[in-house]
Amino acid sequence: MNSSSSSSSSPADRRLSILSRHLARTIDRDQGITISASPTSSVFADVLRAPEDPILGVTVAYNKDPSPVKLNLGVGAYRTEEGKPLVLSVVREAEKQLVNDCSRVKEYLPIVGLADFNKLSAKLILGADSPAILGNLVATVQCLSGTGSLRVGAEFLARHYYQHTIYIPNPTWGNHVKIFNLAGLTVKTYRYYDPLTRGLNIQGLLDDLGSAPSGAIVLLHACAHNPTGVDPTLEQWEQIRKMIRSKSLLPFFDSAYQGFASGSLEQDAQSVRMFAGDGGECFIAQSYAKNMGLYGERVGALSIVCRTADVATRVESQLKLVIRPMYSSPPIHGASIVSTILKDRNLYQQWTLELKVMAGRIITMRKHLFDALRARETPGDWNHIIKQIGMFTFTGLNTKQVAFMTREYHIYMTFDGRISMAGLSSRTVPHLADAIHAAVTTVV
Ligand code: KET
Repeated sequence: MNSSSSSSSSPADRRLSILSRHLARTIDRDQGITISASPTSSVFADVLRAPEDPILGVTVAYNKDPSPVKLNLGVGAYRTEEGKPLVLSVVREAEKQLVNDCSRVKEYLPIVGLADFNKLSAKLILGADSPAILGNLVATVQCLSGTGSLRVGAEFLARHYYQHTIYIPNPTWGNHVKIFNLAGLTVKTYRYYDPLTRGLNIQGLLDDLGSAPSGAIVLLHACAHNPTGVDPTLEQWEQIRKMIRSKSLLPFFDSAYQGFASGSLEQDAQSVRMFAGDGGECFIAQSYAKNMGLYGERVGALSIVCRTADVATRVESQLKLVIRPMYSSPPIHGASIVSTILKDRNLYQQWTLELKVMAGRIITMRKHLFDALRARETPGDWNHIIKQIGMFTFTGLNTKQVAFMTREYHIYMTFDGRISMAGLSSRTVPHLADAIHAAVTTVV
């Protein structure tokens, strides 16, 4: 099993290192040795330039490129056929209602966020008839989108859970390692993707979870695994669930794409519901960035399913202690949009239709790209483009091929060969297919 322990040092280590650099300079100065920093130089003179984020940095590079044919397939953000960001009509409608409602104020929300939003979010992921909800076993707090929900969950675990090791899939969304490390958890990986079959390595996954220490936390992508686009089947989910429960591991679901995998909110929640329905504990981090297109509103939720209602209330009380010194309370606008949509039958219905259109357009792009590569007789088996699920295709292109496509074709994507299918349109597919063809035929 791969083990990647913390690459980032603890705050205490970092302070020590800064202090020792400072002392070294002072000693040099006192001894009359030539020093690099003058007394008037910045106290931050030793700060090193940090690298750009591997995903968000792709957009930074894209924005700097003056080419008219440039294409951003880096970040997982939905674009229309015209290549434009989309605000869902249902979101516009909800915002109109909010603006027109003069009884709405801009007071602070409670530390845990908007009560309606929390209830409706738990219902959305767990199902209206969820025994956990009916039994008041769920503590839900509104957080800053998926990332903030993961971060608050991680912080809670670091404070209140005896096991500080979390297993994340290999590969996974790049921010997972940083989020959990920062909270003080030790991050290890379990096998997930098999590059040979371009599918799930279920045996490797089960073996690795089977040899994890009892109680370890396991990060699972609820659906539309990022970056691979490979999800377990329901039978495989059941095998994973049995393994997790038999070893008393603690499942932590990252649900950033509910509705984006299949186009159905219900279907994409099935993995989570299997776990929440078996009586054991589980964590769920939800994001409305993708499925409601609320990227910049930063709206999400953390739900912790507990074994008793009493524990759930105590857990919630401790979540407040995590949140209050972190950002005090969450923002009101995004959560109001979400709860307006979730509690109105018509708006909800409209949302599900718009979600289907988005998921459908991504599936169509998969087909177009696959056909375009076939038409060019591009060497390789490209079936995974139509088999993979969700926003991304894990192309199998290597770092050099990606660099070539960016240099020669102005196509921007992450270095692991992931492309955001949601950033493609019928107009840009031929350009991408030309680039992939050139990359695989000229760059080894
Ligand atoms: N989990 C996963 C699996 C994920 O892909 C993302 C975002 C998030 C959580 C967090 O999303 P938030 O906006 O905090 O709700 N992924 C895309 C954007 C990013 O990297 O921030 C991406 O992979 O492109």
